[in-house]
Amino acid sequence: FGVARSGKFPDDLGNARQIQYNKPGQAARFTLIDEKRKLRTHDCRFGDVDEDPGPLPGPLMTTTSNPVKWKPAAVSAHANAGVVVDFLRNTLRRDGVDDRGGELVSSINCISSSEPIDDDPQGYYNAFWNSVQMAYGQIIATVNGQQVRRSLACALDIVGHEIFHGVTEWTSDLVYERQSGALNESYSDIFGVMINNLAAGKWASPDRAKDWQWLIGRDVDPGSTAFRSMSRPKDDPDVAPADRQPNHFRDYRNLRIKNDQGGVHLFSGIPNYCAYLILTATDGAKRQHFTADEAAQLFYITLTARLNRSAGFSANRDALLNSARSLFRGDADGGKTRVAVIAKACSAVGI
Ligand code: ASN
Ligand code: ZN
Repeated sequence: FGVARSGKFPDDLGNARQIQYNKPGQAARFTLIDEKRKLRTHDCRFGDVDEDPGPLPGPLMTTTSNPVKWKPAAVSAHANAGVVVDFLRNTLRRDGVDDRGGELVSSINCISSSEPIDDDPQGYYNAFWNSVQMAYGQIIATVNGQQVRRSLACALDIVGHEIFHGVTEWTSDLVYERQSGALNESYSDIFGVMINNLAAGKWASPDRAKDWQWLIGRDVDPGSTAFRSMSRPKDDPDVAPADRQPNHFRDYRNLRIKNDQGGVHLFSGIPNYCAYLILTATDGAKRQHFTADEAAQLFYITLTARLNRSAGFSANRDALLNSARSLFRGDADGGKTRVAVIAKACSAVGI
């Protein structure tokens, strides 16, 4: 309880963000809780998430400063989680990650001793969902020639990606290995990218998906590469060669589980590129076949209602086609054209 407050504060990208926080008692002390969206943001204080017991969530972000001030990384995590929760509610009619209105907890300032960064003991170039909450690391980025510390929570696509691991876990619960794991990864990328482009105003023109930002994590470090590319998984110059991914099933391999759970962050390139082809497909008049809402529904219904936890790529194709048959059966042609667009995209990646 307490009193809800609202204010505008700079985030880790330097953008002013409207966020909700809370005044729990009589004292001039404030906590980073958004009562309306059920969000809490905590400080991991550079605790090592690989330790047992681990440092998560760490203490709730609190301030007594006057005027009120929040750490920019905390503003990023809090504001971006709010954008994702609003998308879940407004576009997908989902009440939070669990669809039961449960709280969503984020922790910034995490480190991991298993993924150290040279010369940066407080650096951790990753973020994750641990089945309960979000955790974000940070790096030293190069911005206009200056070195600045940036939380991965500054990137809305990363925040969307991690929160969708929660949505997946509460719904189809795709097993995080091999093909089902690559699909789990891909749905997180698809929704992270959709939410990022929606917030950037790029969903206003339904025939402009080619202009979307298809890179994952592009905003974290303008002086470096992005994590992945959905439009050019195999050869995007903005992705480091070591992070590039196959875009066709001919390159799928049954890898050992110890190798990234059987390549979940490698083979997600195949369904990611398929989704890119679906979202950017245009008709004879150069109009996209799917509006933003239709695309969101197509992937959401498939993820949450048409896949079982061990689904692979071909089960995902069948599920997408069945979702489309049901969503678009009211089309003049009974959905034939749009179902065929999806089938063509699947064929193009060998599925
Ligand atoms: N950033 C990674 C992900 O969410 C962390 C992981 O490997 N689980 O996919
Ligand atoms: Zn992921």
